[in-house]
Amino acid sequence: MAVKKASQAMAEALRAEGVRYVFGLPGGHSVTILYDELYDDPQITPILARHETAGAFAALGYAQISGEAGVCQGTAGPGFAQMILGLQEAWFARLPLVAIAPNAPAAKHGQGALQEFGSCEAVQTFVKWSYRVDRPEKMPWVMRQAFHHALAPPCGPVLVDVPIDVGGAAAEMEEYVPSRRVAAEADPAAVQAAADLLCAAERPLLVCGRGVHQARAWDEVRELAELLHLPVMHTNHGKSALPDSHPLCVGGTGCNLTVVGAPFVREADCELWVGSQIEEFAVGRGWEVFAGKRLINLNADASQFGRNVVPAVALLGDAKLTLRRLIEATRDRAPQWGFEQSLTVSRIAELRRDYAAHIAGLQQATKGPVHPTTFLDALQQAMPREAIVVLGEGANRLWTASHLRVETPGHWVSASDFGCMGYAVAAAIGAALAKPGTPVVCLTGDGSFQMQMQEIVVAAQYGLPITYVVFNNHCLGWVKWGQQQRWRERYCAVDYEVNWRHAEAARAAGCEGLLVETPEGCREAIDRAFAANAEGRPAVIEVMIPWEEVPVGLSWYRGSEAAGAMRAGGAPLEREADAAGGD
Ligand SMILES: Cc1ncc(C[n+]2csc(CCOP(=O)(O)OP(=O)(O)O)c2C)c(N)n1
Ligand SMILES: [Mg+2]
Repeated sequence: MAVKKASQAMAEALRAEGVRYVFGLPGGHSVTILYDELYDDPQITPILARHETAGAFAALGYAQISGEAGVCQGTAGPGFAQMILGLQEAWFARLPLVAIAPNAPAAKHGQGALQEFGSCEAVQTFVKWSYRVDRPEKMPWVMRQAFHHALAPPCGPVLVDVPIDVGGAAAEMEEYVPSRRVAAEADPAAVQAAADLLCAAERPLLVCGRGVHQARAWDEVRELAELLHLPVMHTNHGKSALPDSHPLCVGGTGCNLTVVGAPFVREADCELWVGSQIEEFAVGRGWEVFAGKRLINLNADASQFGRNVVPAVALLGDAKLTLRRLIEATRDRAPQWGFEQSLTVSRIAELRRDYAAHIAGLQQATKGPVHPTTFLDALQQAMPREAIVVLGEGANRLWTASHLRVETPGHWVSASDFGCMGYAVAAAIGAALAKPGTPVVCLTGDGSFQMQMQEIVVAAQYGLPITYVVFNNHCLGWVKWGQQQRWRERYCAVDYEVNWRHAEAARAAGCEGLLVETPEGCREAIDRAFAANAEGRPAVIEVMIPWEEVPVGLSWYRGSEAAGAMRAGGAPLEREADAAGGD
């Protein structure tokens, strides 16, 4: 026991939990409860965001790549209020986020003290845990609880609210004991049942969600797939669970579905889903796609099993530990020949050739200036295999998610299905800090970029090797697609008649700014961007794309009949989308 200020105890707790960065922007209250302690902290660097929402998003990008909790801070009142979107993103994504918010002095609550805010009350429906620190000596307990709740499966956001009169007060404090990581293995009987189903299936399919990344279960996914010759798909969040060029990878689900994956979805009689919440975007409209199939659902969150689809077998546990058990339980019944010789692999190779021909046709037929996949092909050639790819929002993201290959497991960052525009721009900063020296490529639409583009100056300030790719179609393409297909081309409030010149704006922020208006210009711009990154300067490549072109996966996804058609064994249908659809 020693006498210290609560602020000091908070900084000690952050250090003990291995925190390297606090993302955010301080106000006067913040200095009292934390920032003065960070002035000469040997371990923790405060990253100065230009907007608190971006600070929270950056903390989530950090969490996604590091597997640790992200820590963000926004000052009392408006500062914290601007972080709220980050908590909601973390809630949807089940990502560990510790949000710290100072508050007006407890002694004056209810009396209109400057920037007083009912922070805990405001976020009740989308945090795992929140606490207003009511006594200074409670700080070590509060911080341990915060990290425990954020990181115990299912992960999620927590809030520590610190009135400044409590944060600045001293008391006798216990020595900080760090939180414990917990991971459980599924019930052996359930593992056996899952193994029996998988081995009896004629056309099994493995689908990976974000939980594979959270559990670092990449080796196990690969081993199980290769052992049982399983075609492997990923949800939008699980991309890179198996490297995209692995012979068994058949691409994305939902609107990221391509001609490679479609037959496997259609024909599968047993699906093993790992670490996915099996939500709308992961599946396509209508969970009826599971009718007639046996679902094995492996998740660390028991509430998932009764949510959208009731599985034939529920495996409650950590993905890494449980997949290891599943490998052991199926090994004796696995095919005797290697997966490279399997029919599945030769079929995938053939489908990949069909896909390449399909894309070449689109690239040739485009009215330009640059088809998104033309740029992505040039990027693929230049991009190192270990690059971290950060996916933005909008129509363009379907091209990136379905076409760009991510080859290093876990080097993938995407927003949750809450899907806040601008998330990627800030998340890229946290991702870059989580793996120093690893190149980061963030691909986003022009509308989404504008929502957080102020943060590129943060990337410049910290010398981060990030290349931002802004797919510019001068509009909110995703919404415009909907207006085209569902609303008879009544385009309303979707066109940027005046738009930023993003490449120029980038230069004003201390970044390399490059404009691509022709297919031939792609490679040179990419090389120049990477050269700038190598010198510690971020880059922005503005690529002019047409807005009209829609990947086939979206047509299938939007056509609610498609699910039925695919299940019945027919080709997925293109049809007018249902008018009630949102996004
Ligand atoms: C904060 C927020 N507002 C609105 C939306 C709805 N929305 C989803 S995508 C999109 C358009 C994105 O435009 P852009 O980033 O330019 O990408 P594009 O669709 O043009 O490729 C909109 C408005 C959202 N997801 N998030
Ligand atoms: Mg756009």
